[in-house]
Amino acid sequence: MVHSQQRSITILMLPWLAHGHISPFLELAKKLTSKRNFHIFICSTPVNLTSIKPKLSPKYSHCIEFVELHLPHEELPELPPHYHTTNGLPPHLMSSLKRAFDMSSKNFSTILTTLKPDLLIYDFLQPWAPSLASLQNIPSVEFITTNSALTSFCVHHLKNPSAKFPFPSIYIRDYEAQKLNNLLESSSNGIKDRDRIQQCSDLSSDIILVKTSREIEAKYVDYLSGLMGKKIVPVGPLVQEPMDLKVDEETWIMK
Ligand SMILES: *[C@@H]1O[C@H](CO)[C@@H](O)[C@H](O)[C@H]1NC(C)=O
Ligand SMILES: CC(=O)N[C@H]1CO[C@H](CO)[C@@H](O)[C@@H]1O
Repeated sequence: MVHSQQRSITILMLPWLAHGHISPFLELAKKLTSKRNFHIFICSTPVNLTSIKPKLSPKYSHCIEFVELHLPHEELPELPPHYHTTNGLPPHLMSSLKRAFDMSSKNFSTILTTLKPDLLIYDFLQPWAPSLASLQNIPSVEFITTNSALTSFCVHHLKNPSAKFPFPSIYIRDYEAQKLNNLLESSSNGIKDRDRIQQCSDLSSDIILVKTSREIEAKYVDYLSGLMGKKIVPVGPLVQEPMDLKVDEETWIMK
């Protein structure tokens, strides 16, 4: 029998292990599958998936699936499986979680090999994910789950620490700048967060998806695009009700 039906495009998503990241990835998955013939796999740790699975309406069960990513536990006894999430994680274990996430890259590579997705959509702290995808000739795109005002402010601070942010309505005080700096300079597994962030945006193929809309944040979107040297594609605010896709938001996937 000849298959006349179009094969669906398979997308693998790897959000950072935090509720504020997994939720927008899931909302993006819903939005994409409601408009097109996509099959989406969302990859995360079992502790996160257990609580997210029951929240997905059965109408998505044919097009959104979950894939478990196992983090090492013997090597990191301080991080039992219920701590494989930022939710309820004692702050002093945050760098262990990032390290465990990095260490799971081999397991993630196996998932890539098994699923052979057409596209990987990944988050801002795991440059190994797009690198592994690229080794298997799988294109990948970063999805930034914070708004463009905040993201452009941070990236500006990373790239031009001595220059003033061009939009004076957004500013932080000196002690806050110090805090932001400490965050960006903090390192886990020998890699500073600022380098993780930079590498993740550098490795994104041509475009970067951002959880925002031009209607709300056009000037920050444009500024961020210049800072990162990539086209920014706003995917909408992704509030938990499905919203209409705008043509502009859809074009990236049709290229
Ligand atoms: C890879 O996954 C297995 C379970 O499938 C787990 O036992 C192991 O600790 C994981 N390894 C790493 C390095 O994350
Ligand atoms: C235990 C735990 O942290 N569960 C969280 C994992 O992520 C989902 C989705 O973001 C949350 O709803 C859970 O609370």
